[in-house]
Amino acid sequence: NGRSPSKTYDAVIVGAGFSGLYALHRLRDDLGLKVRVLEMGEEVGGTWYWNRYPGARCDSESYTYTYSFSPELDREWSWSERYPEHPEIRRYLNFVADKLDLKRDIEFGARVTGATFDDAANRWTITTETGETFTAQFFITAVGCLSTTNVPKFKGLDSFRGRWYHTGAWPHEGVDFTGKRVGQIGTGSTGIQAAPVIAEQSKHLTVFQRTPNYSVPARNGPMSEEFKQHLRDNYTAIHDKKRTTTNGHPFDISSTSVLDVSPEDRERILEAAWTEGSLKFRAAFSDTLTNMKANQVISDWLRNKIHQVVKDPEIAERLTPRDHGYATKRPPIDTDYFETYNRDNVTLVDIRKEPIVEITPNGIRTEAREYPLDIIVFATGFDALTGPLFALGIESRDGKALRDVWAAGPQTYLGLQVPDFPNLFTITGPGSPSVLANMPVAIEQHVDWITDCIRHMRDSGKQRIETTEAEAETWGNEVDRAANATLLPMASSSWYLGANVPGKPRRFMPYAGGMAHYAKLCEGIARDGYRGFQFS
Ligand code: NA7
Repeated sequence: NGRSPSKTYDAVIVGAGFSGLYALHRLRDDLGLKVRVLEMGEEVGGTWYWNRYPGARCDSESYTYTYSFSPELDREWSWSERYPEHPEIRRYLNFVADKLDLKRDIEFGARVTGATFDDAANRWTITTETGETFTAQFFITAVGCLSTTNVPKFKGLDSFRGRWYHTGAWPHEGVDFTGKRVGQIGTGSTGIQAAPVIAEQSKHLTVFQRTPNYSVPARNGPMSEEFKQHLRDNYTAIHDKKRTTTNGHPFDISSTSVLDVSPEDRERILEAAWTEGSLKFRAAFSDTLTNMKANQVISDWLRNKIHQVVKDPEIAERLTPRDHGYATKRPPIDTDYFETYNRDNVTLVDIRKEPIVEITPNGIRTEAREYPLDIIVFATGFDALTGPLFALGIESRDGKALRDVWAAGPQTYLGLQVPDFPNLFTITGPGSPSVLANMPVAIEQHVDWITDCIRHMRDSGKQRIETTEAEAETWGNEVDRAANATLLPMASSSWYLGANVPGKPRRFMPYAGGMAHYAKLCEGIARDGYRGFQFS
């Protein structure tokens, strides 16, 4: 058929973000495997290669959003701000890739569209969009959790005469908002970061909000020289700390219930957490996410903050979440989000009251009126966790598409393996705690575990590793149990549940039992001869 012959590897990894880069380093440099990384972007970066929308920055603090395996990397890199903006994260990943000489084993512009398993040879054949094929004993997905964009199918989008963009596939040359009327759909973490910046740059911003959201100030700012020195002196301790906590951040969740303190102490503690900013707000009390009453107290406090910041009481109320508790959906942090609604050039449309009917050549028409627009920004999120895996066209050993196998929801063992997909490892897959944790901590743990597992196979002469449906079912029950021990399943529109994508099965996907606890479980499983996995 004129195609070049398959290229043969020990392992093929898809994705050159945080996980793919680290997996390449461990498998190639520590195990000596022949490894190829296939990356559809034109450079390293993963999520941060695509997410270049205005205001895009990480919600984890920069010094915690790093690899921890190399004191040398820590010494030679320094962050400029409390939270890293997208270009700085790309610079960091480029720095790491260059330092470890990773790029020579990465094929850029290579979009994987198919993967089949040869049951007799115990090898995967991976195909790209251009028809190139690669075979490998191990197939490792490092495709991220939030990389398949969700563009809602509004009637008439094709007829729109202006330009439209999804935040997760932002043009690399940027978008000039000067003098433009912009409509933004979506008020998740992304929309909350983008709106203040777009409002400043555009003539007028209209935000179309379906579910109001809580948000806590990020309090971003330059990193002081003293703090940089503190990091250099303490990086080891900070990394060690991250590995012991529920969320992979270097701070503990308070052990005090919000219900056990006096109103004065409660006010003092919450105000201090608000002033300090960051995701740490969640940790101000022990029971933010485990006790309904406690969550209500904290949610009410945050609702009140919205009313304090937003001057027009009617708009403030429109912005106030009433149907879900704080942090049951992924809690955003922001820079001047609620303040943005005090601007004269910003309009908030509640599309629960006036639903979007269609997109017209001139803008967006709701049940109430048409909003003329030059640009529409979809901050409408992602087909999270499963979407990026389905896009790879992976088939089980008996030829079933992963999408069909998971028709009722994803089933994995530890988020790392899927029954009937031997020698396939899914870094940060559904059923892993990654999206509830500081991502690089989860990634390093997953990759280290997979590396040890492959080393174990090589040492013991095994060709194939797989898990069983029974194991996946048991793990699925554990994922459900862990979620139900929290208030997380209560937010009915959350992407954790798949509820943001029409037709997607509703199942709480991340493991909510805590990052450190999960790591211990994985360690124990490996120690017990990889309990729940079968080798042959
Ligand atoms: P999210 O958190 O999924 O937010 C998407 C937003 O878009 C949210 O406000 C949605 O409203 C809204 N949305 C989605 N579909 C529609 C339709 N059809 N009509 C109107 N509004 C819609 O995605 P983000 O990109 O903000 O954040 C993703 C993660 O990235 C974040 O959690 C961090 O982990 C980093 P809804 O709430 O569903 O009513």
